[in-house]
Amino acid sequence: MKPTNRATRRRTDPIAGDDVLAGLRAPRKYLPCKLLYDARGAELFEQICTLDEYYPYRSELALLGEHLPAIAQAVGPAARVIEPGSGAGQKTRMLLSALDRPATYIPIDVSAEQLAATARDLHAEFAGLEVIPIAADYTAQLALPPPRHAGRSLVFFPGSTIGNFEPTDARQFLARFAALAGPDASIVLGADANADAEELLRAYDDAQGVTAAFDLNVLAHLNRAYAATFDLAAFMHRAVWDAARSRIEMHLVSRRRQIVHVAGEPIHLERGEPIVTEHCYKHSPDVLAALLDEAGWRVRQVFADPRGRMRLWLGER
Ligand code: AVJ
Repeated sequence: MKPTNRATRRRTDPIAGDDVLAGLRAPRKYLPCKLLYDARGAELFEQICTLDEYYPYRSELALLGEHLPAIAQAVGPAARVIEPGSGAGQKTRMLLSALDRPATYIPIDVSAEQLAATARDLHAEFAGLEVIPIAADYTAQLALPPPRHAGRSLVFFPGSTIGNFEPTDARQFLARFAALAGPDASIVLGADANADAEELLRAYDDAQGVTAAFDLNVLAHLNRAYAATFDLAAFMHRAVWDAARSRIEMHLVSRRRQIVHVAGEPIHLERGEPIVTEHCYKHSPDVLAALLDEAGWRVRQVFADPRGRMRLWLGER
């Protein structure tokens, strides 16, 4: 089974206990990666984006800075921007500033606090912009309010977050948002295709230990939200590059044989046994183009960074 985004039926909380237990009962233990993004996790991820080693964020900002005028031209006026996993909003601000009088912005995020803050700020910053925040798990089935303006819909999915889905789920996700966004929609997708193991291991296990703290924080989240008894000091962070599958994996490795209780259930861990907390696929451009095509998106333009790692994909239905 897999530590990635997986479509779940809508439940009371974004992440139900049995999803967590299903992962911890699995032969190869894993946790749904959205558990990484509680309030503390979202803060730590913002710190990761400032690190020298974590090039995806900076590379994508530079690509947006350079190519947003062409993208805005292609999308046209009065756009309806739909953003799964809205996060802190710096890239969103760049997009909304570049677009010609965008009409509506629909951020979708599990981190309700961050979502509310981003929505409030963007509403204040962009006069005339209708902001409709949706606090939900964007990997789950969801409905969007009908468009109220004539402009084109634009799905904005930067950050190489598409890499956190298993390929099959990535295709389904892209197809679902194609359907949600409508027949005349466009998409701007950010994806990393790096295959340099050394660079990737540095980017996912930085010298200051911020990524390690981001990863370990998932155990604090489980202790708080699922009455778990994880001792964070009994685990260590590890990044692994699986070249055959073109993916980086984040692992929390048990430092000793131990039993942890989660929602009242005992979970046995051996010394050296990993819990996989995230997969980050680094699809080659061909694979990514095929994913988009199979999901109903025609690639219109691709903008690559000078090192050929991060790319912005502009597509339309
Ligand atoms: C923004 C979710 C795509 O996978 O690169 C950063 C998350 N994980 N460092 C990524 C992440 C470890 C990031 N995503």
